[in-house]
Amino acid sequence: MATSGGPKVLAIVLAGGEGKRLMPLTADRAKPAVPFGGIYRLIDFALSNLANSGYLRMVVLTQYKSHSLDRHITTTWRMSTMLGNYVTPVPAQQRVGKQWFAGSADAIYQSLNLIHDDKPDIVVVVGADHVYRMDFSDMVQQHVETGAAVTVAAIRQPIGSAGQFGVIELDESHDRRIGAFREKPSDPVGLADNPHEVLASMGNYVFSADALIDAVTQDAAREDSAHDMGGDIVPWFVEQERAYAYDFRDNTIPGATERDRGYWRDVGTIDSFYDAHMDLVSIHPVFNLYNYDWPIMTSYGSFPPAKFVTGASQRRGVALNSVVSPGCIVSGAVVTDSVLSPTVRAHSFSSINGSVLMSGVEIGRSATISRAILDKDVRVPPGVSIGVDAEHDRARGFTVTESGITVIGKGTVVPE
Ligand code: ADQ
Repeated sequence: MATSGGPKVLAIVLAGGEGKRLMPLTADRAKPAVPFGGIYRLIDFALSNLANSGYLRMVVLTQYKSHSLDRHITTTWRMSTMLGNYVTPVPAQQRVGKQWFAGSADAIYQSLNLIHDDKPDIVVVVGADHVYRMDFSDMVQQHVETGAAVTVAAIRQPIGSAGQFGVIELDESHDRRIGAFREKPSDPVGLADNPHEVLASMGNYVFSADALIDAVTQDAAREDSAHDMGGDIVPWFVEQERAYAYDFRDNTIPGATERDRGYWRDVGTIDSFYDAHMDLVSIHPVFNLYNYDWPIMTSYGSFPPAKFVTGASQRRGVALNSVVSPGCIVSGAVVTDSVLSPTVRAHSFSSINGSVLMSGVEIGRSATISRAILDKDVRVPPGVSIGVDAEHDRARGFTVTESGITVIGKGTVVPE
């Protein structure tokens, strides 16, 4: 945790991502507003990590389809008695020109007035679409000790995923300094001690405030720039030998278990989003939501407790290896390896296996749901199967991923 008397820190949360690869979950909400883990939204992980690190002054830069995101921030974070009025959502302001933000660096450039008003020593810039726990104060401490202009959080990832990340090569002659940084390279080079891995940027940065202001201002004037943090700003500092890497393995979180220490997932695709949910449901979860020493905070309204009842059929309503939110009623249905958001209803003889059901989903009698993601308010009539026959699912207009996960968009009433 940050101690008083340290540098003055302002956090900027980049929450403008479109999340095209998460369609249809991002059809009418920004990626950081996508529900996760039953009761959370993706942005809750970044905001909770900042709050738990002691950094309570946060601005959230929003852009696309930000209505539900703004509402969530306002109800959960801004009005929260714990945090007072610290978390402010800031929509694209078009202060500088008529265009919306071009890229993440442009988003910061257009919001420089916030930094000028706040006068921080350090600006922590984080993405809003990852699932993890991280104490940013440890990274800030390293940043101050090395005298870097920017420090980039780094984690080892399989070389096959290098095309999704900024890839860091350390400068061998200088401890922790970044020698090269390439955004989403198509020809990555493996690490010396493990050719199957690269060192990836986590999209979280610590900047000295003056350096950040200078960099985004100069970048804004460059016509050959995409105005992107990973593609343009970090490489600019690397060239000047002022960029350092922070090894995520050095981060320690109170209450972390042996299994979930170092957990970090980019949930940018349907398959990775699904897999991260499955990480929550096993008996000894790969990611432990029950760590009260580093809570992930959210709010989701007032609902009665979840209830499991014997249906009219006299069949027991049960859930095993599952996460079930308040307001759910499992009546004569069997739920296994699944995550249920508030107010899901599952009726007699239905079975739900390996699935993610968002708020208000209703599963009719004798319906079967397998390896599927059902967005808010989807209604499945009695006797219908989802996720059992991929071709049939596609024919009904549902998205089916390469690994066979069926996704049904918000509010869909599945035909009988
Ligand atoms: P990407 O996630 O592909 O890679 P980007 O699409 O810029 O990069 O998104 C980064 C963050 O900024 C996300 O949280 C997104 O929501 C937000 N964002 C994007 N454009 C924005 C805008 N105009 N306004 C406000 N917010 C915006 C990045 C880095 C890589 C790194 C990966 C880690 O560029 O180097 O490896 O994150 O996942």
